[in-house]
Amino acid sequence: MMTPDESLAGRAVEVLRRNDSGSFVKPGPSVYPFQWNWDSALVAIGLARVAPERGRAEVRSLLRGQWADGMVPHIVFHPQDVDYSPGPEVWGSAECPDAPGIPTSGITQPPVLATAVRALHEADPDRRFLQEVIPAIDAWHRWLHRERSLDNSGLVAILHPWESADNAPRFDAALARIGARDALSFARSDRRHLEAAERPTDLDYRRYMTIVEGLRRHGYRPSSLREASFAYVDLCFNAVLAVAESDLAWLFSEIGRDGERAASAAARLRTAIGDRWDEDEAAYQQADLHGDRATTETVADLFPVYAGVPDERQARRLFNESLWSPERFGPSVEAPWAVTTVSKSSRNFDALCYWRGPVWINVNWFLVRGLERSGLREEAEELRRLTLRLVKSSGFAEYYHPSTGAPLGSGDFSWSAALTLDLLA
Ligand code: 2M8
Repeated sequence: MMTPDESLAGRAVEVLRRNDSGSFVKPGPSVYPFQWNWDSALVAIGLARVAPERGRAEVRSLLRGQWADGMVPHIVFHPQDVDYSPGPEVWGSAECPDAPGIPTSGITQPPVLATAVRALHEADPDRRFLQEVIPAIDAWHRWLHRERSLDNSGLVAILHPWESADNAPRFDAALARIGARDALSFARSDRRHLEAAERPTDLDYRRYMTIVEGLRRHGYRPSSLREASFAYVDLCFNAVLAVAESDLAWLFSEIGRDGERAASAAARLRTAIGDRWDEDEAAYQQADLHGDRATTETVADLFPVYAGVPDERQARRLFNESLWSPERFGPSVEAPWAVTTVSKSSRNFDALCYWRGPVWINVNWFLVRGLERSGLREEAEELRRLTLRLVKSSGFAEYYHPSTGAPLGSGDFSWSAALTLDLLA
């Protein structure tokens, strides 16, 4: 699809080309061989810069997994002979009347898709494509409000850690209440590829499976909070949805249609997220629907900046006292690579383990875009430059050690390559 060259952009393009299965781009060459929801959307944002037609194919491919009720699932298991567990048999989506013909998981992921479609349209306008995909994205957003408004906060809840940054310590207390099944019915494929210290524990996986089994008993559509053993108002997910609703309203206007539902949903979400500002922490409060409302010292506490929620005073405090603070998420002498996914002053900080401390390119990309949106242009530029330095020196890894910058997790990771293309543009 593109010509390889030795520049950073050229190397990023080459990673995407190698991970291209033909119909979708795998998140990582061996560890993640199926199609993941927010990975595909972030990949499409990068493809918008270099190959918009391929980006549109990526969106179409993800939407092949959409359920009749509107949900776009977190994994689409395109038929292929690959090494990944838990695979389609664990989900049994064929038992569910709304599931599509292709096997999928029964849960969703942060809805970046509308933002990706906007990026594609801005790069290479295609009204027919918009007419095709806007109704599908609108149905997904409506589904999120209908099925996942589980409290009176105005925000939506996730029902499994896999619907966001799964291994993040903000989910620990909620997970600790879940009975762990005795053993897993499958051998973990991640263990065949990665160091155990960089991945969730077996106990975490046994709890993840307990939640899946509980959801499967209810056809993945629990009728009340009581039927969902895990329910969490995650601010990463809600900030992504707020931006996606604004982008969907914009897309509607591009095809001369009324985007009022999406525009007012975006405004409502922003107000509800804004209510969670914590003056003492210079961050926002998450909520475990079976537990507490609390700040969690994970980077999701800062995600409202992505949706432009903080006013100027709050945005400056969030940047100076949290995001860029050397003791918390920002660069320090001992750990010059930022932004960490967990505050360095938290007892849960772990420089090696997935979502529990390392730096992620997608997180930095969300924060760069958020700082720009909040009017902190110089700060956004500083983070953009640091992020590009990291990929230049350590390659397109899944995540990175905050002290050494060493690549961790999967190598040749698609969203790291794709978002590099967007940050370079
Ligand atoms: C990770 O999640 C999968 C399970 O869905 C896994 O650990 O096997 C997460 O980082 C998730 O956010 C991401 O979408 C997925 C693929 O990159 O990997």
